[in-house]
Amino acid sequence: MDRVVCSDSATLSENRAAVQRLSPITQRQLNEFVARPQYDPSALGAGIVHLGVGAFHRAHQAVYTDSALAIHGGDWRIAGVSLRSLTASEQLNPQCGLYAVASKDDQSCDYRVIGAIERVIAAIRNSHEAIELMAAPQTRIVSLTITEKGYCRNTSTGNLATEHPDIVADLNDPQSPRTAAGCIVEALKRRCARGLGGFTVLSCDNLSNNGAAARQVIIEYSELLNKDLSRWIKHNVTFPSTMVDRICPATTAADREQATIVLGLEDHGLVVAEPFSQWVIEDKFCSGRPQWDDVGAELVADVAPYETAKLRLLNGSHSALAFIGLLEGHEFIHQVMEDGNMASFIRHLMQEEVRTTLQVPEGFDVGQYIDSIVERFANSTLPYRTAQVAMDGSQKLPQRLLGTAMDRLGDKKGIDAISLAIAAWIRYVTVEDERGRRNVIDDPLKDQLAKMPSSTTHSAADVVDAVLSLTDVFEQRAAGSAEFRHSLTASLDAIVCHGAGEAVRRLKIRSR
Ligand code: CS2
Repeated sequence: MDRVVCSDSATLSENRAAVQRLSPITQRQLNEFVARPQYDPSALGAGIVHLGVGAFHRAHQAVYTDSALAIHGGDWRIAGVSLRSLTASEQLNPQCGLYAVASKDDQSCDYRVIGAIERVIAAIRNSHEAIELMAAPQTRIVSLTITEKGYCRNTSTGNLATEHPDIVADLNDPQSPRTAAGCIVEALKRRCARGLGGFTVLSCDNLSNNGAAARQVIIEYSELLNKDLSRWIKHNVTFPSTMVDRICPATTAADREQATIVLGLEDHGLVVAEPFSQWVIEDKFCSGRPQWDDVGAELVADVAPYETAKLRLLNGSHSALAFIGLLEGHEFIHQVMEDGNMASFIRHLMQEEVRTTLQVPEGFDVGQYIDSIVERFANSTLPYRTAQVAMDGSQKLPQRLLGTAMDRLGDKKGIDAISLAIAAWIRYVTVEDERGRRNVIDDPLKDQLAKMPSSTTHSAADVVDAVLSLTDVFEQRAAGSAEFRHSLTASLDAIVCHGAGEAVRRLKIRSR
């Protein structure tokens, strides 16, 4: 791909009136150094329906698919479905699915236009069209980036949250579902009735064993509707697990302005990402797949070791940086990394605590992986808001931090760093300002979190006791562990007494 060094010196406002929007017709006006599809997207059909067409999907799976289509062709374009908002359809449909990915670090800034997305159906308006598309013979894969909370499950057990209001609504009216599980099961029911085969459900979310996690909620939901259908799904649908990795913060107005200068066109679907990208996929597709393995994805028999390493090392420390960073008043992850103590802490967390819990695949160099994570977090050309990473903490904690803590305690090893990270979350959701107001929490459990005792007025022990009773987050093993409780209480106490930054400084860290 050609490289271009971004410059914001151009006078965008002077040219604003003349700038057109990216589309198949205007794309020939793209600046010549901008990479674009090396095939005719309109000549290829869609074989994938993807739920959740946000920044991550556009910068990850859609890019791999675009590369595979350029080499092999095939009816493997992606029809997007958004379950929650109209944004993706408004951004992409007027552009016939075209959009650019800007890959940025301090060395380079590359723009590439992607043609893999055919269109986006806003299921929030019309779930029937989306379900019919999933039920159509040409659909062979239904993939998902619906975030942790989109699975509507109890995070600590992985079981379907049968009391979740959206699940209750879908079970009452299964033909007009609003959840991913509801849409998939209704589509599979129609396929079964029409004598068609199943499709592969491909989860691309940051969950442990994401394939099994998707299977669990879909099978449980279908069992509640119809046992025969559930049996049919077990025999006709596969649920491969995947490890997905690419840092893509939310696109900002400044990103869009810069892109307009570079592209020569306005792009409402733009996403920004780091140059790094990794995709490891369990090769278990019941109805074919694009040749993603020819364009950088690794197709393997067992994803679990890659997935656990990525969730615990990268996502675990990302969340730690976010919780501690927020308490320290930092807006962006790279700013937290600029504090030498925090950078040492994160390295220590990964190197000394997480690493001992991992069984990595042969040839996987953990030391190098940790170095690259530290470097990626420090990427200041891609500001990532601490609040964005901290959001939905209750859904992220188990697979990112709690598993490590439980494994370490099981091995009679210390958890000082991991416990400080979890305590930072507890502090963030329970601290009060001088007027008794709490932080605004973006989390599906926000109502339950609001009822937790305040860590400003209650003892650390009381707060930890109350938080550990959240059975949606803390499995029995964690809630019932005296050592875990003790360690969390000591960490929370340190944060309350000294502040999160000072609590980090007081830890005995090897690699300072
Ligand atoms: C982040 C992830 O927002 C978050 O929770 O930790 O989105 C992270 O950037 C990706 O998993 C990186 O692959």
